[in-house]
Amino acid sequence: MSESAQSAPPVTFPPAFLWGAATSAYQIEGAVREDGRTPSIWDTFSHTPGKTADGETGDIAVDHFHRYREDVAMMAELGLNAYRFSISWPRVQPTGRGPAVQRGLDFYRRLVDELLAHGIRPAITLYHWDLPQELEDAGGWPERDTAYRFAEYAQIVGEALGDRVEQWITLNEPWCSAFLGYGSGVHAPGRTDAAASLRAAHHLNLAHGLGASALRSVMPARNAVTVSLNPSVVRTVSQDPADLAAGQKIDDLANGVFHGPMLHGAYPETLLAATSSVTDWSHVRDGDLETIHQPLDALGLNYYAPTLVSAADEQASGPRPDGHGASAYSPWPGADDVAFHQTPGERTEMGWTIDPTGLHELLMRYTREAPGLPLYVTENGAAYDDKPDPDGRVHDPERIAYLHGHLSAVRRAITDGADVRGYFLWSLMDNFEWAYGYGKRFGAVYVDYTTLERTPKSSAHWYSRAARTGELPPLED
Ligand code: IFM
Repeated sequence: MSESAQSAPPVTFPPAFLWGAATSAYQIEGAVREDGRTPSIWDTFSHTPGKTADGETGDIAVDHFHRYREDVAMMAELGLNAYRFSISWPRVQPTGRGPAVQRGLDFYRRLVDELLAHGIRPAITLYHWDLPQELEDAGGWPERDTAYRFAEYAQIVGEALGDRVEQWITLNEPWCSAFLGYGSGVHAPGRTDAAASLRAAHHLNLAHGLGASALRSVMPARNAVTVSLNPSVVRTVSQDPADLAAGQKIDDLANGVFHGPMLHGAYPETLLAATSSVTDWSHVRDGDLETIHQPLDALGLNYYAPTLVSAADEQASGPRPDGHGASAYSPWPGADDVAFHQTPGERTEMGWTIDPTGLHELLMRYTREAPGLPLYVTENGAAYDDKPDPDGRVHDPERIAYLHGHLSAVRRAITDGADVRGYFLWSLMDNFEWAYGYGKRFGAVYVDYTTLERTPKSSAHWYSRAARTGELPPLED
């Protein structure tokens, strides 16, 4: 450890700060055929040869569906006071329309009751990428009707759980759903159609707006409705006007395309101009922007690494980071004139650069974009190649350093005026990392994929001390 880190003053957090961890349904639940659940687009995609590493699927995942009691007890033992999880849409509404399956909802009722009994505050994400396959067969997110189906689903879940869950997140990372799902095709449903990806983005925005209204129509007013975005912290290799224009384009396609309508009621003019060769945006109907521009109670931000770009005529120094996997198709419609560069510095197992300053920047930016809105870091974390030692302990000092750096950045942002109310570590435990299968371990808790035994890593113990004391423990020697 560096001397300055040793001698630095303690990093302390406000008493009401939420110390949470996050997961999502398809990544941890398994039990994909139980209680009437039908396939989602991720079941179909992961069962399609060549789509995920080693053909891995979420069929069993980490079997949280059957082990949720053990998992909640483990969170309580770690001293977490919040848990963000997602609802599997096809478990609750198998065809994506019509009445709910009560057995599906019952699982989440039991989970929520267990959390509350352990003093852990639940935060529900309604959509973390597992669209019922039947809705994809009907056109998926590029079709407007999917947004209305989402609102119906939101209402069902809001009615069932709104009496006991106060924090609601409509969508997780709609950028990934739209641009990795329908643009580069590295995520389900694996389509590669630039115009469809922009229509998907708009219909996800519309789903957020309709879903937020639906939730509010059935839930107590005290409940908070928000969304988890994964905005890019876009940096340019120089201040050259061509590089700055490239940066603006990626900022629009990563950030403005969602926060524009959600926070300001309009798509950025620069986005409309940059994508005019791909779509005329006639899928945006009168009244949509008002629907999307719902007052939010908070804003969720997911952050992993910054993005470095230049105009395309410069030599890019590394492989183009396409988000979550390589593809011949770009997830950036209309941005063929932008080059992506590897940011300097140490990287995690995903190849993502470790840069806590990006998280500070992001929190300060959204303090300006959404003045007065409480912020939550709804995901942040790192994958490492963790392995148990001969005594069965899992020592992950790199993850501790990552968490220390990023939580310190959150604290600096609070000092600088950002109203950050909580932090959800990604992820509670190792799980199915989408197209990467089980090869990338993001968990604070190690999962042995043969026995499914859970072992808290040293980072979990470190985070536990932070959660219990409200102060970051020192880095390990
Ligand atoms: O595992 C994912 C999660 O589902 C969404 N945000 C990024 C994580 C790491 O890739």
